Amino acid sequence: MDARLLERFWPEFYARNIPVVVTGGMDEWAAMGMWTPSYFRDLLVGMEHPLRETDDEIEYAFVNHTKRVMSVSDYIDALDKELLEGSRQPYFGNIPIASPDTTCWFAPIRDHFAFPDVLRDRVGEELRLWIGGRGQRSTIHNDSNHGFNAQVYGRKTFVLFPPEEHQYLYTMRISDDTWVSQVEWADPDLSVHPEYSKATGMEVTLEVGEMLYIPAFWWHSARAESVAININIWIFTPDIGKWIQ
Ligand SMILES: O=C(O)CCC(=O)C(=O)O
Repeated sequence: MDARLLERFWPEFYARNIPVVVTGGMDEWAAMGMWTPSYFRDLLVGMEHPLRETDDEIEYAFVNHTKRVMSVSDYIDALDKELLEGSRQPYFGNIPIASPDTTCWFAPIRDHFAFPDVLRDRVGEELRLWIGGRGQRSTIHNDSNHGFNAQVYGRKTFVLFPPEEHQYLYTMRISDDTWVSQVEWADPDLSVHPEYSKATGMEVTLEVGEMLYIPAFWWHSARAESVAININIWIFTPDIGKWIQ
C-alpha cells in the first residue's frame, strides 16, 4: 500500500486483521541513507550490551537462553566486514531504544524516523532496533500488540501465518507473554512437525524504505538477506489482551 493511501489502512487492514507492506512512508525519514553499519559503529563506541549468544533463535529459545555482554561497535564492525559469516553470530536485535540503560545512546536517532500515526486508542508503544548479519533469524512467534517493522538498511524476509494456524505450528509458551513455534520455517522437518505442511505461510522480502504492518497475534519470523538494520514499533491498544490457545 502506498503511504499516500494510509486512510485505507484502518478499514482494509486494521479492521480486517490483515498484514500489509507500506511503501513510500519512510521517504522523509532522516534515517534513510544515514543509518548504515558504520554510522551505528561510530555512534555506539563505548556501549557494552548483552547480546543473544547465537543467531539460531530456536536454539536461543529452547536450549541456550543466554546473552553475552559485548562491545556493540566491535560487533557491528565484524558484521560489516562479514567477519562473523558462517559462525554462530550474536544478535544486536530487540534492543529497546528508550529504556533507562539505552536512552542516552539512542537520543541522537530519536527524530530520525516517524511511524505513521494510524492506530487510534493506543495506550502505549515501544521502539526496538535490530542490527544483524546475513542469515540472522528469529523464531516464529506472536506478539500481543500491533507492529510496524521498517527496513532502513539491507533486506529482510518475513514469513507470516494467521493466528488460528497455531494448530499447525507446534507452538508453546516460553514465558508469561511469549509463545513460539518449534518449527524452523527455513528448513522445516516434516517428519517431526507433519502438520506444518498445512500452514499457509506468506513470505515477503522488505526492501529499503518499506515497512510491514504485523497485526496482533499473527505468527511471524524474520531472516536477514544481508546485513540489515530495522526499527520497529509495538503499539498497545486496550482491546488486545493476551494470547490464549
Ligand atoms: O527482525 C526480527 O528478527 C524480528 C522482528 C519482529 O519479531 C517484529 O518486528 O515483531
